[in-house]
Amino acid sequence: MSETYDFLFKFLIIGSAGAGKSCILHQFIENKFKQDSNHTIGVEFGSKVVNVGGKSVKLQIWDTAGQERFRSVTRSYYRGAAGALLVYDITSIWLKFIRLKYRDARTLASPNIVIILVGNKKDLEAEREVTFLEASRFAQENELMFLETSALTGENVEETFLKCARSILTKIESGELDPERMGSGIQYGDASLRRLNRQQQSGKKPDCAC
Ligand SMILES: Nc1nc2c(ncn2[C@@H]2O[C@H](COP(=O)(O)OP(=O)(O)O)[C@@H](O)[C@H]2O)c(=O)[nH]1
Ligand SMILES: [Mg+2]
Repeated sequence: MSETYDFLFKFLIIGSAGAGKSCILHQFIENKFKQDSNHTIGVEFGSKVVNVGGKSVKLQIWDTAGQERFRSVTRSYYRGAAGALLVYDITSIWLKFIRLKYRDARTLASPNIVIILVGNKKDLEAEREVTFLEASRFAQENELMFLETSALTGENVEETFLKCARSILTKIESGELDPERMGSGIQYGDASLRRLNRQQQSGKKPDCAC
């Protein structure tokens, strides 16, 4: 059976090496912790359909998978992304590196990209180096959303993707984001196309809720 969805959003996972990016992707897609984390270089990929505010949204997620070690994540990786998870490890010193990654994302990605700062390994409270407060301050200064997660326990992993998707959807609905603009990282799915067609055939305006 083919999947039907209203929108497709392209997401990226960026951040420091070893922060748990691959594990977050795996936990989100498979609902379990990835034990054998190998460091194969190349982009890993996953997709999942989620329900956001009554709309079904297919998230197509790309993981840098090792490229971040060489600081060579390229413009083409960032191209056409609607959302990004900027991941750091709460048990290691982070700020300089995250600032660099954040700058890369801001210069290489679409200006409309929605970024969520993600402090992973929340389960390792005893080894914490980055306080919730300093990270939320950084998020606030840069107008990022922010959550702490654990790819190990699964805490907040799905919520992170949903929060980012919800923000994109709100921007589409308010007109701030245009899905039809080149490189928006957003596509209409079959479900919205069918709805649009029906509305056009019956002569109603596409945004008419009657
Ligand atoms: N305790 C704990 N360990 C984690 C968590 N997420 C990832 N790890 C571990 O951190 C290491 C790096 O994870 P990985 O996903 O490969 O990081 P990546 O380089 O950012 O893709 C691995 O040994 C994982 O088992 C987490 O939430 N909690
Ligand atoms: Mg990885």
